[in-house]
This record gives sequence, structure tokens and C-alpha cells, in this order.
Amino acid sequence: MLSAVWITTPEIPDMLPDTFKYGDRSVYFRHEFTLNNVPAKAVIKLCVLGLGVCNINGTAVTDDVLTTPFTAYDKRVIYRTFDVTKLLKQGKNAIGIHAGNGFYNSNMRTWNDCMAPWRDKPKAIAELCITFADGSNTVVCSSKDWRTALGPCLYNQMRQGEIFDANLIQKGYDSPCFDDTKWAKVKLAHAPGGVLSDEETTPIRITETLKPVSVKDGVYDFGVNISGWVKIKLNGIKGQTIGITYGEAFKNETEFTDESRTFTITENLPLHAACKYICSGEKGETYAPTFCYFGFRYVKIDNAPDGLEVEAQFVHTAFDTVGRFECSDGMLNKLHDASVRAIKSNFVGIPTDCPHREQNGWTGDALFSIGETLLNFDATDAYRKWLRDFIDVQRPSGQLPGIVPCAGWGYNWGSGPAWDSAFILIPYTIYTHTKNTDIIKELWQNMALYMSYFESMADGYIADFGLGDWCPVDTKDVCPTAITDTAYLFADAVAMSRMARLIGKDSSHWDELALKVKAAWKAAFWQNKTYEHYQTYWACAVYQGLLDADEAKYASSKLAELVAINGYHINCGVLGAKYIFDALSDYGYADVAYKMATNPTYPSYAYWINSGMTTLCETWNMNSSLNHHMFSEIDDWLYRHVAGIEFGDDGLVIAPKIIDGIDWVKAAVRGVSIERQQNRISLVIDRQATLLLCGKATPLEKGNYYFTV
Ligand code: RAM
Repeated sequence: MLSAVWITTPEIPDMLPDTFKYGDRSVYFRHEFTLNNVPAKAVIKLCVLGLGVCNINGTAVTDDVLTTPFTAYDKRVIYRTFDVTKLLKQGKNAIGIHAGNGFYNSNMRTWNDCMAPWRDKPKAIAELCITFADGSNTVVCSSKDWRTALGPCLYNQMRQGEIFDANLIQKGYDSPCFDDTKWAKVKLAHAPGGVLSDEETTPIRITETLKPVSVKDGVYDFGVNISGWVKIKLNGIKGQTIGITYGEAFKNETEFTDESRTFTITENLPLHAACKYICSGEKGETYAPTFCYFGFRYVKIDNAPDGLEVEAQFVHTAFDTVGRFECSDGMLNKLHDASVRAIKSNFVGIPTDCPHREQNGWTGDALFSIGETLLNFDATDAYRKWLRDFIDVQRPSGQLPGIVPCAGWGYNWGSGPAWDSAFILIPYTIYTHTKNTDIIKELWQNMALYMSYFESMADGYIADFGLGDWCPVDTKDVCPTAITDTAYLFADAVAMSRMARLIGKDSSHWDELALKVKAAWKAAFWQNKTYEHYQTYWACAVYQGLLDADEAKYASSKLAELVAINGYHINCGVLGAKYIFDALSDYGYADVAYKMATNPTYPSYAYWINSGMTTLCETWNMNSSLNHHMFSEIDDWLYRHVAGIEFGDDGLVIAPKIIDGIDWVKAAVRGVSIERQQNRISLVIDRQATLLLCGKATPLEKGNYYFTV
């Protein structure tokens, strides 16, 4: 990208409708050039900020959507490379770009967006490298000679939506011989400031198309909650404005709940998870947004002509599926589906918290779902990109914000050990699944920097800062944060020690730290009556490995007792929910975990499903987002305990739990598959493993096995 320059649109005030601020509008860029021969090979290196579509001779260079990865653009900007050999021809050619705001030019006050250090109007950089059969080559770069005009999106903002006027589409702008004499010359733009990086990321794509399951009074129900948008096809009248509003749930016959919407409601911004489409009047015109996405199950379409066709498009990071799970219990299967759907909807370039309201890269949410995401998907490339984003926003002290990337918000609220530990424990979990240490080596310095910050925030090895057991059942009586924070200091120290050894570094500091923290945790919290009524307390102690074997057994039995006393209801927040399934199942109480998960009454996972949820919620009483993935540890439990496939610290462990009521289970992850019918198990493994059954460990070589238990 050396010879290319960043280009933008000069201000052309008289071309703007006065209701919109400059920068709200999408812009076009175009350039024509002549080739004397047919290219043998051509690639375009491209970055459009915030987002853009690039066409060559009328054809898109990619099927990917929301193409430019979201990064702290003043630190790192990722450009993508696309093979465009087939799109070029001998003679006249044209490149056309349609650019919008994305997170580069977000106007929201919340999360500091509008104050982002990188914020600017849309801009682009492109370098088209062409090689001919005779070995000669030429390069076509974005330059001051390109032309620009305002685009058809009168308004476009990621979380809010678009106002798209089809009458302003400049047909043929991306093909040669288009008359651009009324277009302006581009202006050279400031580079966004970040290092230009060509790293690989997993693209965002439309992965599924859904037909509505019901339509009534302009409300289309797609049956499931997803991330993405709808595509409409219609025969409208020129100038007719169609309203398309997205929502998760209704508060009355016609209106969506406020929780279904973006924070734009409180900020009084023009759109609240909605698009407006102004028809051109052409027969069969189609529209789907380009510069925003939504979280929704329903759309409400106003003022549409008869014969409107509507389909939903599920949009997320298109990682390959590597896992499947199914069993004889229908509720568990629904919980698996809901978890998978929540994970997909919440990975749109970065792991987010919810697709409809925030679309933020909340670190904790990603940590809480890391196991199940890696069991279901080949997501390591996508995480690598996101973990690099941590480096970009880490303060020199080592401190991390609660959302990554961030525009300067989230260092003093929304972070803390349980969220920040994503930076330590996600790389380690990726290692356990892939056995590849590259990511650890790459992040090592920054992880160590974070740990020095974490240690400096602990008083006598007790840490107590940031968020704790978030979104609990009982908001008035929450397990103290010091218990869970200090446990993360221990867990992180243990992971650092293991990672140090894996990459040939000295682990002694982390070993000592782990011992000291464990001692401090036990002195402060162990067997202290004040905490014994918290499920999270017992679960944390067991899950994080703070106890000796006998103590862990005892704690697990106390936890099982507590769950039973509570009518087999879960009674914790995100942290407790992360620990409780393991803490019960590792010591013989998988049946209690099963009863708790499938308990039909509030609060429980099954209660969500019985209330019509198709994803997981943010709160047990469903009064907030209905598409969060932070409670998805249940899916990890299905794979690791119910099916018994675990990629552990020391390799593959096969440890299926025989639970009364679950007659059969079928699951597979990568080269490992297991099927259980009552007490007969068949197993295929593509590597060595340890079989753990009835407390007995047996080493297994790669191969096929049949046994009864
Ligand atoms: C909410 C988010 C997220 C959580 C933070 C702390 O706003 O949706 O799930 O991690 O709060």
C-alpha cells in the first residue's frame, strides 16, 4: 500500500439536505483506467473506513459484508486483499467504492464513540496490483485523480440504521464510461493513524437466509433471534418511504420493548434500530443495509406496497463449524441450539455482548463463552485478531478496558479481573484446543504487563476491583467481588505459569504468585459462614482450583446441597454460571447440574426456553437483552461432561458422565466423536487421549473403541 494515498470527499454543502450533518451521508469514490492486455493475475488491497463496498466493472470484489475489521484505527488498521483477476479486462476498467461510517465515524455519546480519537468522515485507500502473462505489471492506486460524489445513504450509523434513497443510486458508477463530470475531485485525507496491517481475519458473511414463520399487520416473525438484517423486494412508487424496524420483543401489540433497541433512544438520535428505504419506483427493487446490522427476531414494516417479499439474513463471522451435539433430552438440545445461535449472533468481526443494543467487544462476555465457542467453531483466527486489539488499547500501566476495541471508555467501569482475564485465559484456552503456542508467544509481553498491573491492584494478594458476579438472580445479595477477583488472580497466575513453561520462559514468579494468592484466598474466605449461602462462592472455589482434593469434594457437596435447597434453581450471575456446572459435575453431581439446567421454573435455563427464547438472555428474568452469550457455559458442559469430550491442560480427556434421564448422546468435535446409547459407548479419536470412567484413568491411542460402563 506504499504508493496509494487515503482519499476522502471534499465538503459539498449544497449537495446535502440540511437535516443531516456532514458525515452522515455515504459517499462514492470511482476511478477509470485502461489495460492494454488481459491480466494474468490481479489483487486489490483495500481499506475503506468505516465500512465499504468495492466493485470492479460492476461486480463486487467479495461476498463478505461489513468488510473492514473494527480496530482502534489510530493504532492499527487492517486492509484486506481480494483476488480480482476475473473482474478485469483488456481496455477500459473502473473501480467504484461506496463508503459509510461504521465504528470509524460513530456519532453516539455512549462509550465515548463520538469522541473517538480516530473519528473522521469516510475515507478509502486502495492498491490494485496487476500482473500480465509476459511478467510485466502495473499498479492502480487511490490518488488525487479519483472522483467522488455523495452516496444514496442519507444517514448511516452502525447501531442505529440507514436512511437509503434508491433515487440517489448512481447506476454504473462502478463501470467504465460512466459520466462523472458532475462528480468532485477527491480530497487527500489524513491517514487514520494506525499501522496498516495485512493480517488474516475470518470475514463476516451472510451465512443463512430465513423466511418469516408468520406475518401479521406488517410484523414479520423469523422464529429465532439473530444478528443481521432483512432484505426486501418490492414494487413501490417512486418516493414512497418504507420503514423497517428491528426488535427482539414487543411491549404491546405494535411497539417493541425499549430493551430491544439501541441506546440511541436515550441519545435522541434519528434512528433506533431501523432503516428507511425510499423507493425508486423500479419494478422488483431490492434493499438490504450495507453499513449497519441489528439483533432481532421481528421486523415491523410500515407503508409497504402489496406483494412485499421479506427474508432475514443471518450475518456473523463466518467461522467453520467444528462441533456438534445432540442427545435424548429435547430441552438440552434446545439449550445447545440457543447457545450456538447466541455465540454466532455475538461474533460479528469481534465477540460482542449483544447484537441489538451495544455490539461492543465486552471482554468478560468473550471469556465466559470461550470454551463452547472453540468446541463449536474454528474461531482461533477471529480471536487472534481480537486479542491483538487488546494490545492496541492497553495502557502503559498494563490496565485494560472492559470493551475492546474502545474509544477511550471502559477503563474505570466495566473492567476488572473477571473481565480482563479474557486476555490471559482466552489465549491459554486456544492453546488447549489447538496445541499451538504462537498466540501465547505473540501476546506474552502484554499479558505479563497486564499481570503486573493486576498484582499491583491486589492488597495482600486479595484483589477487589471492577465487576463481579454480574447479572445475578438476586441483585441485592451478590457474592463479594473480592472472592471472585482473587480467584482470577490465582487462575491467571496458574495459566501464566503453564504458558511460561510452554514457551520456554521462567515460570517461578507465577508459581510463587499462585501459591501466595491461594493462601490469601483461603485465609480470607474459606469456610467463612458469611459466604456459604452463595452458590458462586462454592462454585468459584472448586472451579478455579483453590482447594485441595478433599476440600473440593466437600465444597462440591455443599454446592449440590445449596442447589437442592433452592429447589434446583440456579442462584448466581455470570461468574457463578461459568463455574457451577463444572464444580458440580467434577465431583459426582452432574445429575444436580442436569436438574438445575432443565428446571422448568424461574430462575433457570429451561425457563428461558419455555418462555420462547431461541438465544440466551442477559438476565434471568429476561428484562434486558434476549441475545447474550455470557451464560453459554451450559453448552461447554454439554460437550465436556454430558458427551465427555474435553481438550484439557494435558491433552484430550474422554470423560462422559452417565446421567439418569439422558439415554443417548452423540457429539463430535474436530477428529473426536462419541456416541453413547444407555451404557454402551462408541468412540473415535484422532489422537491420544485419557479415558476417565468411574474414577479410573486409562490411556488410549488414536483409534476406534467400543465399551460398556
Ligand atoms: C453490559 C453488557 C455486557 C456486560 C457489561 C458489563 O452492558 O451487555 O454483557 O459484560 O454490561
